[in-house]
Amino acid sequence: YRERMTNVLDEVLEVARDARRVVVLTGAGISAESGLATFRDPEDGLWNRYDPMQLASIDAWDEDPEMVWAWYLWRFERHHQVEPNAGHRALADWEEGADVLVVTQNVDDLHERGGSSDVVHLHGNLSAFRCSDCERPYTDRVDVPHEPVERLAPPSCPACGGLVRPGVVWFGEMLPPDAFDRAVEEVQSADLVLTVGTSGIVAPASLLPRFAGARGVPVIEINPNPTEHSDEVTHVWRAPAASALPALVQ
Ligand code: BJW
Repeated sequence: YRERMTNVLDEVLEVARDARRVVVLTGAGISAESGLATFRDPEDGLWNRYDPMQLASIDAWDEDPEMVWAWYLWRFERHHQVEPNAGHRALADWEEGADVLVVTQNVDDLHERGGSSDVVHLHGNLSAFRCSDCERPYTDRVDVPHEPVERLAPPSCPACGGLVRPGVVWFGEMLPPDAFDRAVEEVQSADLVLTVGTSGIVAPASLLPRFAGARGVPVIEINPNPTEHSDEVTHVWRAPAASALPALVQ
């Protein structure tokens, strides 16, 4: 078994070294070692009684915008408290030797802060606040409470009075079409696709590795746990992102 694993690793390292055009699909797991909770392993605290999958939906917002706003502001605050990790930085370093496009489902800015220059956000950016009615960007300062709270009134849009919402894509909403179209195009024409720290449960992002595979593009999964992608990728590397990615890129 050990020998087989070594061979797999050698192969993975070789594929990665030879690739000129790389697309890396990332999910919450790449930010886990920075201290941000993933969706399906929530951290302790005020919000651990709630299911993120329920909170991250247009239905939750329609029903209880104050609760959804409080959750997002708490996460907004967490984003400012954490730093990119060695996994994010390795992807930026890779740009020295290859064209690297990061396609992330994450709504944090850790890839950008880690130095990646080309990042597509399939599920938006938490801090790109906008009006939920007229869609205008909301650029006023957003007040974050010092203590986490369970409910908080969202600000009103100065133009139309509508409720201000986070700039994310909720269940039941369309992905930004430009972002998804570009991701589809790039995974199909890449030399290598990596999927890192995503459970592969959420569509349509979950289709991207399959699109790559259908064109014969090798796909490497980096994840300590099995995922929905595990059976359809060409290589699996069961390791945390912050140790696997630096080893892959060095
Ligand atoms: C590590 C690690 C370490 C840990 N290193 N790894 C029925 C069937 C099929 C589809 C549907 C259906 N009903 C509805 C749908 C469509 C729906 C969908 O996919 N639902 C599924 C749940 C079934 N999709 C949508 O609604 C999308 N829109 C759409 O389809 O539009 C068309 C349409 C319109 C109208 C009606 C119907 C269709 C939109 C999806 C938007 C998803 N939004 C969220 C929230 C974003 C904002 C926010 O952050 O709050 O995006 S949900 C949440 O899941 C978030 C994430 O980006 C996304 C993916 O999660 P991710 O990143 O994979 O995280 P986890 O937690 O799942 O996994 C973490 C992984 O990391 C694990 O594997 C760990 O092992 C690993 N890990 N530590 C590496 N150190």
